[in-house]
Amino acid sequence: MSTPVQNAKDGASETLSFAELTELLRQIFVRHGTSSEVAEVLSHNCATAQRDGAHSHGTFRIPGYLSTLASGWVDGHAQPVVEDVAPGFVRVDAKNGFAQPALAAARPLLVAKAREAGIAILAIRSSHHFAALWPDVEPFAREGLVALSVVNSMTCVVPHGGHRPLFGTNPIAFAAPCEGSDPLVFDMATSALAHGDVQIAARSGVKVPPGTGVDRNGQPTDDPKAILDGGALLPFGGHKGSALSMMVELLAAALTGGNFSFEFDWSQHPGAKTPWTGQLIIVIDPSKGETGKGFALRSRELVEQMHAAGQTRLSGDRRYRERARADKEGISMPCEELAQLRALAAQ
Ligand code: NDP
Ligand code: PYC
Repeated sequence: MSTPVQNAKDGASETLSFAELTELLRQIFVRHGTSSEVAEVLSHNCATAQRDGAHSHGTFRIPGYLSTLASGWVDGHAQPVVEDVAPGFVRVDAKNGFAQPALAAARPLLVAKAREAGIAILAIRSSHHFAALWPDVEPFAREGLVALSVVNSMTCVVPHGGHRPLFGTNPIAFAAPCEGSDPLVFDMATSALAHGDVQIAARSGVKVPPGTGVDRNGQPTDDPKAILDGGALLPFGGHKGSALSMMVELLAAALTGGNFSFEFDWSQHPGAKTPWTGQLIIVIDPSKGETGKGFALRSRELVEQMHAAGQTRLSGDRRYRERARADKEGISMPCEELAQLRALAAQ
């Protein structure tokens, strides 16, 4: 049962369990144009992000999902078609549906191939990915596998040295098992800031760090609204982030048969927000490479040395901390947002 409380700083909030939030989101997706199978996958993904404090890809995304479904841009009932193309290669045509149900459909075959061959690739095409990427890779590491995924998004990033946007925000996520702890996971946009975080900054009236983006005249700006209103983002780390973003375009689109970030045209679908692109996932069975202690123990040794070198906060730590807190105390949500979500579920 959820519990209303008064939060002195942010106004009234209410606490839900993970199961309650997932169920609420599932009802919203079903009411707004997805099959029950798709709703199951997307609601779990979205609640997972909210639970872990990944707010740019939690319930913040619901209006974008719904306006996209209403626009007819994405097929909420798509049935992905899985193809077994080679000993280490699985392909999925998401059929203009969401990427996560395509991954779910192909996952058993992908894992079986990775365990058999030592490595397997999943190439998803004609898919819409509107979420955080780490939920796609972390579960593999919990099964003792190493996973790397890339997805391209929508044109909003100027390549290094360029004068107009071309790349998407193109994240890279990696997960590896680690003895005695949660998996080691990182997930990062190759843009200086994720597009979702620019939207959140604009909504909250806060500036973005120098080097995040440019305005419509190509001039550097710290105003998130200027970046969103005809401006563009920059890659992180100059030419290095730009090269990684190029790699993501090649792996997620050229290799899968999906669209590059600049290739789709959603102008005839007002309200469409989800990029219609592709996603690549590489899964490795590290036991095939072991010569001694085993991969997870070697991960532990590396982590201990990182701690000894002074790195106290590893990637993933913040999320795991938020997750532990939510598991204990529930997921705290502003009452106003929850009322909106409940209204959407009832519509
Ligand atoms: P962040 O810059 O917030 O974080 C990137 C990674 O660095 C995370 O693994 C984070 O761990 C880690 N990290 C952050 N701060 C530190 C620190 N001080 N020391 C050590 N590690 C740290 O993420 P982004 O803004 O780049 O991306 C946000 C999300 O947006 C991602 O989930 C991404 O998948 C999503 N996204 C999705 C797109 C799509 O097309 N679907 C497109 C672009 C982005 P931790 O998680 O613990 O904070
Ligand atoms: O935050 O950059 C982003 C993003 C793009 C698509 C989904 N999220």
